[in-house]
Amino acid sequence: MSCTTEHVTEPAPAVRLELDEARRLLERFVTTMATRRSIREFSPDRVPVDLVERAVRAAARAPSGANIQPWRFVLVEDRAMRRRVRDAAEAEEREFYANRATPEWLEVLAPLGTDATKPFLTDAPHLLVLMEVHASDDEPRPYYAKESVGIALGFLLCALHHAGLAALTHTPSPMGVLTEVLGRPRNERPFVVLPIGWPADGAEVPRLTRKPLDEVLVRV
Ligand code: IYR
Repeated sequence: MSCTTEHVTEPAPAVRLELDEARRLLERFVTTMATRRSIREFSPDRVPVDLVERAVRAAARAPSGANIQPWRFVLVEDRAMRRRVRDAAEAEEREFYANRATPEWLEVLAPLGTDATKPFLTDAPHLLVLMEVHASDDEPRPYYAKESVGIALGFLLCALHHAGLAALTHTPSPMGVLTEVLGRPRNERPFVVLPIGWPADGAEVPRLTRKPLDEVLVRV
């Protein structure tokens, strides 16, 4: 079958830096990323919504399979809806911690100090639910949907952190019920729930380490 759409090109955005400038920028970025943590205690201070919109604009620049951009960012502003998201998530989490999680899973989670209560879902200044968008009458079939949405999430986390905003990637599972709670079409499947805000004064995080470069980078 022949294609009906064309391959149209434009000049690639040109950024060719001096090596030392590239090194300096990368070092600065590494230092910035080293201070990103999953925050579970948020300040009640207001975060103007344009900051979240700007971060979503950055996230929506992510590459995606066949450029389908199979994502939707659902900003939950309705208080009652947020409460229902929290109730649905906590119901799943209670089941997870009591029955669904294996002993091995609970063992590796223990250092995080998490439990089934998720106050940040109602208390953080913003709640954003990232949806993976599947085919419908209005949307094309995506390719590599999970990978694409995962990359967009990475961009989003970087963008928020770049501006000093904290976010938590919360993934209660199964999350399918959130599609209905949020009044979204059935082809949108929750990928991650993100409370967003400034970290609370005196917020604590678990003391964790990251693997050193020689463990994560192999040369073959
Ligand atoms: N969803 C649960 C458990 C949990 C699972 C993983 I994997 C984490 O990295 C953290 C928590 C919860 O949110 O408590």
